Amino acid sequence: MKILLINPTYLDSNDKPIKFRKALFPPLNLSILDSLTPKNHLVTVVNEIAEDIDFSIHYDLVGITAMTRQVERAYQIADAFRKKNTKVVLGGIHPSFLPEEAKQHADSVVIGEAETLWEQLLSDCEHNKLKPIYKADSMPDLDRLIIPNWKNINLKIYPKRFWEKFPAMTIYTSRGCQFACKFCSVQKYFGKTYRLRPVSHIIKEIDNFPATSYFFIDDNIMCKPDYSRELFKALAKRNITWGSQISSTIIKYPDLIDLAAKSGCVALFVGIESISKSTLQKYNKGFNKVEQYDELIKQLQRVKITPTLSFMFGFDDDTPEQFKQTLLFIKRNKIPFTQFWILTPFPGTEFYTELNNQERIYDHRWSNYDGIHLVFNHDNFSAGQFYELYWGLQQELHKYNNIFKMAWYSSSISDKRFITLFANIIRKMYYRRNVYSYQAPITGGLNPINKNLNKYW
Ligand code: B12
Ligand code: SF4
Repeated sequence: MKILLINPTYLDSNDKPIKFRKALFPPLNLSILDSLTPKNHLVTVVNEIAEDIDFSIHYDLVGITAMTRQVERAYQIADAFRKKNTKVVLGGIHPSFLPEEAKQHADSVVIGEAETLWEQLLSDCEHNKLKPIYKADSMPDLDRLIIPNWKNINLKIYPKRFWEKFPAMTIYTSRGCQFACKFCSVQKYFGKTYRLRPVSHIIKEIDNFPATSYFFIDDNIMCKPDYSRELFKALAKRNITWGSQISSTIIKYPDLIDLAAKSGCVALFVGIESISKSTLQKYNKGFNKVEQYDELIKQLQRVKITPTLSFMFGFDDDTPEQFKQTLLFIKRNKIPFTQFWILTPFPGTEFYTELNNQERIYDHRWSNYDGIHLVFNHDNFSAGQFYELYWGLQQELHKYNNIFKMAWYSSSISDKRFITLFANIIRKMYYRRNVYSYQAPITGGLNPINKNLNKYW
């Protein structure tokens, strides 16, 4: 069969697809599906964020992945192919949580992880026996060695450092998270288990591809300290640099921070979310200890790992004062890189159920579930007030004097101070352009080509 696998882009407020000059990371899910596909099939992969889909080519099967933000574009693509009698299968986090909705646009919906289902689905498709829903009885065993296939993926559309041949390649060590934050989809999707791949498989995967830079997409790469120690020791023997995501609880294991740095870790995203203890408690994130944040940042910077701290706004107890205090916290700790997301009730989460029951969700347009739209009624703010404070904070941090200060601080931890300073200024200037156009500093694509960059509220 001729199979097309698509990572769809996003829709703008006029329901037109947004195109970017570059996409951020190569799509690991599609490279895994490709690798699982028997070799008698012909696979094409399109990352629509920075590539075009050729609707004039005939395919026997089109597979589309979708996070909530992408799903309305996924439905447009699915509808277009189905009009030409092409079979369409939808998968990924949004179709998995709302299969009945997705089913209206697809011949089949895959619920959850595809490792144990994909080959059967392909065989059913060949015999014209596709089932409406595919759902595995249990979570796949990560002991099975599956090396992603990157051969059908155009790696030129991803940013890379000029001295490297390949972009930062996506890879994973674990699935799931030991925590269950109220607003997060991860535990609801991957279950209460935290599954790990054998370290030897990860090393095989790295040895199998000549990239020198990696992004581990794990939600929390250091959940199991003993495993992490084994992993980092093995990675240290490879000449790579890498980044990933962690929770603040890493502060309990200073040796892990050292080992991570020695193994090539240069950047870590930390889900700080809030500097309010009571908010963290209310949203099941009490394991974040506000009083340890300063120390955590120091520990990471000590070993030259650049932390990016991620915050959320829109919690029930948030007030204008919370925005002010967060700004002071960032300036006091000289945190060079930050992300600010608006709390979003993603389908499947406890937070979604709660807000839905309270009838507080007023915006049901999935394309607005991008982390920069307020989609529910907040008791303490009108939407207008909220956006003023939200963008005001980001714009303040991207004033020229703050850009230079933050870039200077972050370069001070680097061995190549002036190159880092220059690179950080360029990066910050890019973010500045975005936040002054009311866009997230960083999203799935870089440099939008056709987007109307105006205030959207
Ligand atoms: C990497 C990542 C990104 C990357 C995506 C890069 C890329 N090209 O892949 C970037 C940085 C761009 C990103 C951005 C955002 N992300 Co994100 N991201 C992730 C993360 C950490 C890993 C995803 C991943 O690659 N997993 C590895 C692959 C192998 O797993 P998978 O995609 O689930 O695929 C498996 C199955 O789902 C299934 N499957 C998937 N697709 C398909 C398709 C078919 C046809 C089939 C058969 C099967 C199938 O089979 C695969 C193998 O088992 C997840 C968390 C998570 N653990 O999933 C969050 C997550 C997906 N992101 C999330 C969010 C909210 C965002 C943001 C909106 C930011 C925010 N904080 O608000 C932004 C903006 C969105 C955007 N695209 O611009 C949420 C999604 C919630 C939702 N319902 O949509 C998640 C779940 C995080 C969370 N804590 O809740 N993200
Ligand atoms: S720690 Fe992160 S990945 Fe884990 S449940 Fe909380 S938000 Fe989700």
